[in-house]
Amino acid sequence: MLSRKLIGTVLAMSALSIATNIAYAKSGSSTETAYEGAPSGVDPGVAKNLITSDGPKMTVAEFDKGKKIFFERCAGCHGVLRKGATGKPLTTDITRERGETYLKTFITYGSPAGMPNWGTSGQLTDKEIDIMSRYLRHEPPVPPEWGMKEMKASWKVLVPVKDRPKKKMNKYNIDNIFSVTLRDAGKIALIDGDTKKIINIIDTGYAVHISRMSTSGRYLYVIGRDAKINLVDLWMKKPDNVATIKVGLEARSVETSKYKGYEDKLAIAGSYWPPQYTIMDGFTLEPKKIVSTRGMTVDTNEYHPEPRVAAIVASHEHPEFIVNVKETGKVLLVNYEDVNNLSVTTIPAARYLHDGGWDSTHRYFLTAANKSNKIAVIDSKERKLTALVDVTKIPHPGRGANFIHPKYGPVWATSALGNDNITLIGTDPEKHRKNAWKVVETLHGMGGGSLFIKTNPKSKNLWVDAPLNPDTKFSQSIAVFDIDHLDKGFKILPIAEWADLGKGVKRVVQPEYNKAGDEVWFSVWNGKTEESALVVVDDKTRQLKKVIKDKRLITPTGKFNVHNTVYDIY
Ligand code: DHE
Repeated sequence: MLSRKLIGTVLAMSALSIATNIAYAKSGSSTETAYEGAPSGVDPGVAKNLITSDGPKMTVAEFDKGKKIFFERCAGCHGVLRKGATGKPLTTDITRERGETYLKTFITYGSPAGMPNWGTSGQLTDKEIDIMSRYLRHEPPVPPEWGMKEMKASWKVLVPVKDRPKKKMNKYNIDNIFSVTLRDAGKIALIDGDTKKIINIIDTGYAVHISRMSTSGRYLYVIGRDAKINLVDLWMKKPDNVATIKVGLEARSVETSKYKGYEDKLAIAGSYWPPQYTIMDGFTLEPKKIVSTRGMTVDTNEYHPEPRVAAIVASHEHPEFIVNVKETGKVLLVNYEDVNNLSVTTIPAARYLHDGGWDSTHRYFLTAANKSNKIAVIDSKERKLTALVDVTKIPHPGRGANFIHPKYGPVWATSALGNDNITLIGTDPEKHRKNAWKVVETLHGMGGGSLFIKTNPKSKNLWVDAPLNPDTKFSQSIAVFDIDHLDKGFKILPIAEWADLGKGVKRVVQPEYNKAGDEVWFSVWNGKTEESALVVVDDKTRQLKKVIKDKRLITPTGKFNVHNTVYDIY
């Protein structure tokens, strides 16, 4: 039973939550929760029910319903095992103590910390909230593990290496091909950057996420949220899949070996579930080694059963992959010289590591610890943490943007989900020592809800999106700064309007340059049944150059230019 005092506190907090949720929607915090709380790739059906007599009464049907809702709406923030990530832990020691009224109130009204108001927003019914309040007081169902046996069973080499082309069999300028994520179609579009024509639409994993390139520029690796990897050979007459594998039940990252002597040879994928990374043969995706990331957190030294693998980059200084482990807040330098006797350097950073990219010299990896509001700087040469730089609410750099600041020298920039700040961090410890690893300037963009920022060594423009901003004036546009005159502020280009689409959310997301660095491509990301487009802007004039429309371009989001992805240019 809840004490009167506790009920009083809960109700007072609920009233506060309603007011604050409105304020947070305006400031972008609940959009951030919606972003991180996307459906898990794990099929709830595969996780065994754990209805125990210690929890409240539930039928199997109710438990199944609760499990489905949890995996679709809650696991992204709270973790599949409810140990907590960007959302609070919801283990039974906590939920049973909080009890029914407390849980129902929080699910209904949300919280100022970013929990959505599932009830008052109409997204969950009273019946569903009642089920969730009981479901959360039973032990979390654990999805199955995914080891070598399951991986090998899922692994398919569609075109063996010996049957692949010995030379390039097409006339495409491969360096300027774009791999475009068609998120809700579970496909990618390969687009010829020169002609802007679609080369092929290729089936990939569910809610496909990112693409990365092998060092030679021949092989493209695509990962879906369902942890399916597709290997595409760009030398084929019509580039297509040559191998696939499933490295788990849910994943976000894939990368390839880039160190001299190891070009194209290995690939790595990080999984959300099970929490592990897998090293594979780069030409066939044959799994070679699986390593669990379960372990102790960086700060409290507490065991975490579900530390998800976020961004991975390939070191240019050593034969190593640099692996962000989200919930433990550690960066792993995985040396692949001897895959059987793997040596791993563990660098303590901060929770919860998410995305990041290189500085312009490709020695320092700058990565966002998004709930600590820090950028961790990893020296890939010396294999150590160089700095933890304090930034403002929820940095989200994608891979970030590198340019020469007229006053402070080389900087790396990130925008943010939680506010309009664009933070510039000095990256040159040799010639600009006093600026290195310090915030040298904070610019202000269109608003919060920004996910990606981009420039190019050949450009004077810095592009900043805001696809999750609640105001469509911003979410459907792009802000562009002149790097030589940052003090003059930004101009807004109405990218979605230029695309001239029908109705829909039309979020403008992720700028990406072509190989020459004279065009910037934007996705206009609409609903699954609505028309989307890609908009190409001339970098010099900032004028519209081309709108690419095709009924097959369903929900385009990320775009990965071959040359820029091979050479880590951003
Ligand atoms: Fe992403 C990169 C995880 C939602 C588009 N996203 C990444 C990376 C991670 C990640 C770990 C870094 C990969 C790397 O570099 O190795 N993304 C997640 C999530 O966990 C999250 C928050 C929620 C989810 O359930 O997936 C999430 N991401 C999204 C989206 O909703 C976006 C905007 C649209 C989409 O396609 O799903 C989106 N994420 C992207 C893109 C990149 C990315 C375009 C690569 C950016 C780059 O320039 O490299």
